[in-house]
Parts: sequence; structure tokens; C-alpha cells
Amino acid sequence: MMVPKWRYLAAAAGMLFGLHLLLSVTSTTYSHHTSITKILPNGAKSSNPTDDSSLYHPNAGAPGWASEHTPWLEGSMVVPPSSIPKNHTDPNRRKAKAVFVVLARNSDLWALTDSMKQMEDRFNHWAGYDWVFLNDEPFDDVFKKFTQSLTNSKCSYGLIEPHEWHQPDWIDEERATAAREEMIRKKVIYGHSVPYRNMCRYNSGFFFRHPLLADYEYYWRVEPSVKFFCDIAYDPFLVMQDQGKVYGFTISLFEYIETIPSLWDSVKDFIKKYPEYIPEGNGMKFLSDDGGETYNRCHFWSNFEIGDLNFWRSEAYMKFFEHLDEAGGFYYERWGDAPVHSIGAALFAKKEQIHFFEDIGYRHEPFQHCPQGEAHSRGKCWCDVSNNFDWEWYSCTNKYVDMFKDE
Ligand SMILES: Nc1nc2c(ncn2[C@@H]2O[C@H](COP(=O)(O)OP(=O)(O)O)[C@@H](O)[C@H]2O)c(=O)[nH]1
Ligand SMILES: [Mg+2]
Repeated sequence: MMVPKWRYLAAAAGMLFGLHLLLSVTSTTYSHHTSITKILPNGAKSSNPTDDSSLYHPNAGAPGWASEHTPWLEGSMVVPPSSIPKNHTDPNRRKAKAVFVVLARNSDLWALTDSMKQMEDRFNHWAGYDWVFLNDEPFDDVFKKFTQSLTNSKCSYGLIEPHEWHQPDWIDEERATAAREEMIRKKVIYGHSVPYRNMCRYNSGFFFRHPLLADYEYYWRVEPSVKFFCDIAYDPFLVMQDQGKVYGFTISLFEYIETIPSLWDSVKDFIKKYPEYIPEGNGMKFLSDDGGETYNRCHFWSNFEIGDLNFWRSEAYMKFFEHLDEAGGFYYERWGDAPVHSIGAALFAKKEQIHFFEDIGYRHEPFQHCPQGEAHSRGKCWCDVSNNFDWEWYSCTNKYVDMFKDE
């Protein structure tokens, strides 16, 4: 029996369509190149701005990917472009007054160049922000040579004033020694270390006042041996500035209670003494599950921070730091700059001013934040998507997200 020609044609078309469907779901590259948006006229495609004039308009809505997975971003985040802005070589590119800040020892050099090279490759080669390095001892020429040679941006090397670094005279050394010995017995990490305590106190209350930072408004803290997994094709400093953010994080977690047993009592004293510094709509819910009575130990992991220097320089935070410093907990206990900054940010800022940089892939041993879904391919990230700390039991990011849910 003769089969009509049109039946062959229909069968072939059907097979081709089936193959297309199969490839669309199994291959992201194939589906990207053949997606319906590719054949729509320009105006019908989703916006993908690549010039500064249209980036980060404060009133722009949240992008599709954000509203789908990240309700806390709605109305506050706009679409980052998927590729490096075209005008990245333009010396007149709009920039924030921003800087990378690194606290390091000379011996941190090679662990630090690892981090720095990644930051340059992922972001700063086109963004062109300066670097400031701070140390309690003078940086040697080798350190200066090999850090400056990694970037076209200006590097400055600062010495920390001894009185801002060392344990103050008014600390009762006998009591501080006893506290350290107790922590050694309890095997608390860095429990034995005075330099570690100096570092935590310096980061908590002094770095933003260093003269080398005087002309800057925003900073990004970078530590030795960290990883930046994804290309950053937009300017996070401009996000901070244009959207009035004061603190940005990627990882949050619980603090070891042994290091901060009396911290929350000092915080409560401060709140009682200075209620005028605590705004409505702050991030208290991130810190406390009972309206401020007790601390749930949640903090942003401060080895990654993108922040507003003027926020730390504000009267509220300065008074807060002085209050904590007078209590002596940096030495009688082992208060970290992570809980101190986190409590400061969550108390004195509106919760919307704290930003989860969900699309910045980051690792500091032993945890990492790996962007999920579309953000992973947009950033050309190289982290394993299944290795992501965000929703692990020891993470606090769910508490951050929950703050934005009940309205
Ligand atoms: N100049 C200087 N920097 C330090 C000292 N101790 C720590 N740092 C820096 O402070 C930051 C935090 O220290 P790190 O050892 O990474 O602590 P961890 O991340 O809590 O394990 C890093 O940038 C270190 O390079 C110190 O004694 N002197
Ligand atoms: Mg570290």
C-alpha cells in the first residue's frame, strides 16, 4: 500500500519537535540558544541593561529570578546584567567611593594573593577599585611588590596605631589570663590568643577610622585564602549606594556561646540606655527569637563584608562600640567582630538595609555560599551547587529571609 507523502513529512516533523523538546530540558546551552525570547523583537525581551545610566535604579522592581526564589529581595534588587558592562574601560564609569580593605600580616602574603587574584579576575579588572592593606607591623617590600603587581588599581599600605591594636591598660590582666586559660581548657578556637582578640576589637571599632580610609564611603573586606566563585558583572558598591544599603553578607551562622557569654547582657544595657538609636523596622528578628530578651547567636560571617563605612562611623555605632569596649568582653571573653558588627547592623539599620548578596559565590573555610539556579550560570560560577551552606542547620540565613515574610 502506498503511504501518502504528507504522512512521511508529518512523521519527520514530529520527530524533530520531540528531539527539540528533549534537548531543551536536558541541555541548558541548547535551550538558551533556542529559547523563545531569542526570536522575539528586542522590546519584548526581558531588560538586560549594560550601561550605567540604567543600572540600579532605586525604584526598579525585582527581577523574575529574584521574586521566584528570594522574596526578601522584592522591590529592592534590580536585574544585574549577565555580562561585563560594555563601558567597563571607560574612565568616566560611575563609581562609588569604595575600596577593598585587607587586614593582614606579612606572613599572609601568598594566602592573600590567592584571594586578591580571584577578586581581580572576577570583578575588579573592570571595576577598578583601590585596595587598602592594614597591619599592626609595617608591611615589607615583598608584600607590597607582589600585591601591587596583581592589580592596575592603587594599593595603599597602612600601619595601625599601637594604642588601637593592643590590649588597653585598663584591662585587668589577671582576669584576662584566667579567661584565656579557661578557654584553653574548653578547647575554644583561638581561646588562647591575645593577637586574635586584638584583631577582633580592631575590626569591631577601629578599621573604619584609619586615615587611609578617610576618603572612602564603602568597603569590601577581603581575607587571605578565600574564594570568589563567580564573575561579578555589576557593581555591588553601586547597589549599596543607590539602594541605601549599609551591610552586605553571603554567609550567616550561629556563634559559639563560649566566646560571648555576656555579650547580649551588654547589648541589652545599651538598648535600655539609648533607645533613641534603635529604629522601628530594624533587624532584631534576625538576632532574637523572643523580641530581644535573649540572643539566638545568629551573626553574619564578617570575613566577607560589603559595608557602608559611615554607618560604622555614626554616633549610634560609635557609642555602641565604646559601651561594649568598656565592658571588656573583647579580652575577658573573646567577642568576635562578626557578632559585634552583626548586632550593630541589625539594631541600628532598617532590615531592608541589610543585603544578602545571593549571586556572589564565596568560600571561607569551612563553609561556602554557592549561587543557585539561574544565578549560577549567569555568574559562570565554578562551585558545586550542591555544596551550599545557606539552608544547612547551622546557618542563620533562614532567619534573615523570615524577617521579610510576615508583612
Ligand atoms: N596584621 C594582622 N592581621 C591579623 C592578625 N591576626 C589576624 N589577622 C587578619 O585578620 C583577619 C582574620 O584572621 P583569620 O586568621 O583569618 O581568622 P579567622 O578567619 O577567624 O580564622 C585576616 O585577614 C588575617 O589576615 C594579626 O595578628 N595581625
Ligand atoms: Mg579568615
